[in-house]
Amino acid sequence: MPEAEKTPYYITTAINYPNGRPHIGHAYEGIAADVIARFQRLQGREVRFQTGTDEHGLKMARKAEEQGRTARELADEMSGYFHEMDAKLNISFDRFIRTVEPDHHRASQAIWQRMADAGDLYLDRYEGWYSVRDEAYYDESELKEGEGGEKLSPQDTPVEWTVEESWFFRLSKYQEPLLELLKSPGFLEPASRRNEMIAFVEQGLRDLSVSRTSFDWGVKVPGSDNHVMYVWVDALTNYLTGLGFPDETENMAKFWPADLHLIGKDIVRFHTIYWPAFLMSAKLPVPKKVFGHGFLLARGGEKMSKSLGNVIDPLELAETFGVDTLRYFLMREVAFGKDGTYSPEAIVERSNGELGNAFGNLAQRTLGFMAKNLDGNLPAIHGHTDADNALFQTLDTAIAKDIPQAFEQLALQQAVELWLQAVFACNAYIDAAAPWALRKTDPERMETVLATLYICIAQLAVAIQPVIPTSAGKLLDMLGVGEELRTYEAIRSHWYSPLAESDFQIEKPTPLFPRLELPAEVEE
Ligand code: ME8
Repeated sequence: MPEAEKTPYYITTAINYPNGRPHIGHAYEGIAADVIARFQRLQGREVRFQTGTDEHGLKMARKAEEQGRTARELADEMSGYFHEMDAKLNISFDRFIRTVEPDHHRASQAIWQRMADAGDLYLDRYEGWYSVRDEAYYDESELKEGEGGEKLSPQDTPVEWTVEESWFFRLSKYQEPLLELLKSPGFLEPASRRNEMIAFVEQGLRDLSVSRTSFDWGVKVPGSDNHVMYVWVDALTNYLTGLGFPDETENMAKFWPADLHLIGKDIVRFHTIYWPAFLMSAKLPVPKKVFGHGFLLARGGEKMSKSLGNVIDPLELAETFGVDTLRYFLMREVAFGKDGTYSPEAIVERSNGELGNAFGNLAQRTLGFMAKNLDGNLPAIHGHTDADNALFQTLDTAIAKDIPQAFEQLALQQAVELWLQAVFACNAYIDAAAPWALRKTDPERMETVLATLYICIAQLAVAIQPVIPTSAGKLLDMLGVGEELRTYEAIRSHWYSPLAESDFQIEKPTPLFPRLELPAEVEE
């Protein structure tokens, strides 16, 4: 990446409701964001990555009540599981924010004050429908009828009639600038989500109720002690809190506006309508991009829910199949932006076939042969053939151009596919060049073939680091590729000869991706 483009990069995930333990959908979002963050770091950008938990609101208050404990106790326990999940899945966040933290209350009150100073807040009475599960207000016209005749939100959650005194935000005032923003290329992706939001704004925006008086689990409204902020006002503000807002910090100057809010498709309205409107009111720049990824569905395409008993614990999956395997599977299996399904069979198949047979074996065979037959020395190059140069060309295009471009465009599945194509090209080369057969007949050619493979395997390992950082790192250690070479740029240059001439010795490789079997309970 040219120096001029190496600007700081701020990426965030949604902050999760800790009203229960994390599920695979939460893990999916965290992993995808981590892949992007790691990719941007490899491109030489200074990255800030924030995730965390969204702990206020009626949903948390009700869940705690059901369990006979305080909302804070529930939040403390459950937020811990989210933190643990992130750590186990190797999610490289810079800050894990909890909305109960004092700096977050301060930031939320500051943005509120700015909206008040802009004349955008007024006191009135709210009468309308509210879904506690979605923490969202709905217009009568948006509701559906359930099987028993009850009213349901567009997301199929129950709604309740709510009447209370409330502060309102003049959302209607921002109709035109919001339309302009939604129509601007690149702000909301994938583009398929754009039309729905544009239609919602075009049909006319109503002012938004932004405080509640019927419970007190939230951030206090400045000057209105009996009101707490509507949970989405404080939740969205987390993206600023983490940078030190309202202080004019170095991080604010460097990282705001955010480069990417990565969120799921169900909360696009909050991020592309409410959030930019709050920011416009507070006279702050709006985020550069919001990406609404798809949902991960359980086997058979069912929505995960506690009542169906098909909620998947990501840590159990990571335990059973391995962290990198799970990360690889999720990025490989689901077209980023679309819904996808998970099944243990598919994980096992992808892991054994792609990570194990295609990539792992390539490294294993090559390094194992070198350790055994060359006494661990790196072979010399005795002039490359057309076949070698063709392979270098394929790898170079993948690593210098196609794969980074796909990551940059958030085509994460495509990036992995391109990588896999490059792995296949190496496998085709090894089959055709058959270095083992050359040992007796043409040892010099054998050396050149092995050196060619060595260079390509190192490039493949570097390229896939964002997705499988631990395994790629282990392989690069085995290959003796130093930290300074582990970027898309550095691994292209002539690093092989100095390494071959150094004291570095290849040792018998340890398997990177042990063969997986389906767990017994799945086979039944
Ligand atoms: O919405 N597959 O929290 P949340 C993929 N606190 N992604 C999924 C998913 C699934 N099955 N289920 C949920 C909230 N998600 C708010 C966010 S941000 C200021 C506040 C995604 O715990 C979901 O779309 O319900 C969202 O991006 C994230 O997980 C957290 O969902």
